[in-house]
Amino acid sequence: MKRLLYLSAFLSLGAVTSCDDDETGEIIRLAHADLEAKSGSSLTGTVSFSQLNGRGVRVYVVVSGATPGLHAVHLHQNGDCSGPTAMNVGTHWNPTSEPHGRRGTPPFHRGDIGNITVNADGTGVLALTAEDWTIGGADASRDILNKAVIVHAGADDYVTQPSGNSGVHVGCGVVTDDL
Ligand SMILES: [Cu+2]
Ligand SMILES: [Zn+2]
Repeated sequence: MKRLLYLSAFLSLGAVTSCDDDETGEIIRLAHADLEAKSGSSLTGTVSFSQLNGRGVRVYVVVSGATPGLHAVHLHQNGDCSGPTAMNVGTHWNPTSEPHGRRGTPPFHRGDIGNITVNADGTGVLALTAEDWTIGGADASRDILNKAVIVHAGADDYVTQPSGNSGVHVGCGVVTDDL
């Protein structure tokens, strides 16, 4: 039932972004992360991942209860959201040993996602396709399973090392296989 809910969330969001090319691609695997509030925040949310056949992973980040404005979103290396500030997640997932940066403009960490815009009502949506990711698979340097999705208190400046000067962790969730 849970999987069905995520799938329907994905499909309804897909309808909103109907100009995107993922509608012509075959989805071969799904994963998700449920975001829990950290560092005293009220943030909740769900991150949905869809493995496209040979074309990377489509990701939708949906949050509510967040403070308005820009919030950095990254995959951190350890899928461990324990503790009030989720410090066990470690640094940004970086199997290619590159500097922190802006996705799409190399160099950047494999875990760099970008900034989500949160509206005045506390909700926000971020959608993108990461061609360098897989859900599972033989190449561990591309596999997003068991990484931690972190939403930060502030915006990613895409420049400051090693994490974009984006502040504390206000949301955390572990990427979990839907198989
Ligand atoms: Cu981060
Ligand atoms: Zn980074």
